Amino acid sequence: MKFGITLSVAALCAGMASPALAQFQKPEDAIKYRKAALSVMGTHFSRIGAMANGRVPFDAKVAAENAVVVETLSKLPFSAFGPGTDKGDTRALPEIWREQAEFRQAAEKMQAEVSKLAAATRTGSLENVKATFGSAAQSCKACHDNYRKD
Ligand code: ASC
Repeated sequence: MKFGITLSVAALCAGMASPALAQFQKPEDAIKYRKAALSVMGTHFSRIGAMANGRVPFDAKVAAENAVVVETLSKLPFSAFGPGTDKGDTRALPEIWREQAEFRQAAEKMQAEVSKLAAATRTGSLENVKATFGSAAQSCKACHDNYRKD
């Protein structure tokens, strides 16, 4: 009985932890998911940007908290660009599916730059944050320029 409960709890936790990795039920679920992840990532990235650009006072703790969110979310969207998710409520360009290796590489570049930014926030130094923010922003923009409509 106790073992059964343990197994059920384990199954429940696995179910909660895995949606990012699991297949999506419908293409529109994947589209909604990747847009949500990118939107929340952008929100938290912009909060670091506001500090890097001097629009709001630098708070090392807040910067680091935002960077953890950005770094975590940077890993999520790309499982949601599977086959059949090129049509619908999306600005994703067909190049994503035509140039999958290049798209993957651009995603990995962004993830690497975001990790560098996150590491910089953990030093507590605004100079370090400034030194890494620009490349991270450029890696976001590169994908928008190449793979997003408008
Ligand atoms: C942001 C945000 C992005 C990037 C990009 C950088 O704050 O939401 O998508 O920066 O605009 O050029």
